[in-house]
Amino acid sequence: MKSVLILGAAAALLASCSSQSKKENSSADIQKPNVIFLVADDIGFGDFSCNGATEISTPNVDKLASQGVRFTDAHAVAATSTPSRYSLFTGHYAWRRNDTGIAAGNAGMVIRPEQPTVADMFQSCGYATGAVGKWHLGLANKTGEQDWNGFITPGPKDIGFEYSYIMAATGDRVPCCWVENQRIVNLDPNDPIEVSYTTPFPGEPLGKDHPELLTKLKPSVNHGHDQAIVNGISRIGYMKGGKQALWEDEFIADSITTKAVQFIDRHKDEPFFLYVGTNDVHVPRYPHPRFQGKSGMGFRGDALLQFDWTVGEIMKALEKNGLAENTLIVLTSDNGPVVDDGYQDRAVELLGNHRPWGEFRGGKYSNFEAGTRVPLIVSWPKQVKPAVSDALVSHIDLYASMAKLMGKTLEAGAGVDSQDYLDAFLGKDTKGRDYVIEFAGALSVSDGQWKYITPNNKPAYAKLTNTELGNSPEDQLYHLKEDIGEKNNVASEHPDIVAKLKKILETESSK
Ligand code: NG6
Ligand code: CA
Repeated sequence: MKSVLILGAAAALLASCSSQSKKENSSADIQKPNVIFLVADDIGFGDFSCNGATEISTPNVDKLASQGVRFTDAHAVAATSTPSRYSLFTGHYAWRRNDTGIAAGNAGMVIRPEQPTVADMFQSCGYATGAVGKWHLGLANKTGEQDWNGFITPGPKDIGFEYSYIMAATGDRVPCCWVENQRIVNLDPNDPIEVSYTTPFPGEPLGKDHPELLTKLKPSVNHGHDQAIVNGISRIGYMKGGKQALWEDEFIADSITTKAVQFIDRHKDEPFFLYVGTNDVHVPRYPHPRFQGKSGMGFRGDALLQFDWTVGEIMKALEKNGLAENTLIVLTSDNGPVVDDGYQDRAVELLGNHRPWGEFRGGKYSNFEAGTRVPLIVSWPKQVKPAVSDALVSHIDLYASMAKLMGKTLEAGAGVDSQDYLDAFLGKDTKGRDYVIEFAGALSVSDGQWKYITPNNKPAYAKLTNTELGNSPEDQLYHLKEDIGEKNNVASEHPDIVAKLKKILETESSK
């Protein structure tokens, strides 16, 4: 249990965070909560039983939803990880920059040290801050400049995360090792790590030449993922050395969960902000044996159960420390779902009647709704009444809304695209935004009723992942309220609505 004295001190510190806190908060003496952003990877709206899944059960996520606000119209900014997380942390639309696409494992840090983030904001309010799990936002100044065998800088600490335990990019990209406080964990100095995304290392076997070494998973045909082999799985990129530091895929969720729980334990007596990016259910999916075979849906379903377990462990850690009541958890996903994203894990064959995308069209990579309409649950037992909310909300606003919660006004240039929708996130405002902007190679905008997708000449369909990408050379307009599956393009029947939504995008993109 937190001691009253310590809480009092923290509250005093927080109140000094901004002179406006008293005025802005309806009850000035609210003890500022701990905040956890729990960001899943590639989990779709329809993947949780609280969102309607019937073929799989996610009891811990459901419990969180039953004690918080479960959103039905929440959006990530982009349909892939790097731009989605970039926007969530910075409150700046990733599509304003041309260098925020899916980052390689040796990419330079996408969020620059001078750029303010939601973590900086919490830190300036006296919060302990931590990032655990999937990073995928680059490290060091430029591509290839990481000192993998020393101190990797700049890194999370330069953008507000005092503590970090991260994978540099994704499970399917080298280097396949944990980086704690910007140093590789368990690295043997006599076996240094080398990483390249252009040139194989002589003598290191590659997946494409040595299928017999792929003992855990084989890549899907034509999906790449056939370069460096780490622990019986071939990946994207080349690496050499660091044998002792390599992760084993079946322990990734355990490592992330353990480090998240340890962070909570360490900081139980002071306010904290913790970002947890799970690897579940991104590829390669290779859950711990205690989950393997448990969903009947193959490793994708098993990884969903593993994700649910992580959620449960975090909730237990909060309970154990007496923090459950006053911790605000935002549970969401970086982008929509994909079934085959590059490995032969039988996700397609075993999917059965499960619909990871719910009733939405498309999926990860798509301009259609399933690309960016993500699960979102906000739980804060002390302040939030359980509800289901149809408010239109976006990750872009978490930064400004969390600042509002702290009674803090964003400094000039910080989170310029982020607006305060705290009341919507807390379930008090049931309307939310006037519109959300989404990006999946093209810009689209939804006002909750109507959805407009900008014409472009990109492919309409991605065969490898079986994704309808939502690209078309024509204007596309869907009446979401009547046609949630985006089946009927009604642009030609409603030129006025097309013009109105186009104008929003023009105005926003010229800012
Ligand atoms: C794609 C990968 C996919 C996944 C994705 C990033 C191929 C053919 N596909 O390029 O497997 O890694 O990048 O996913 O290489 S994300 O969720 O991290 O954005
Ligand atoms: Ca993702």
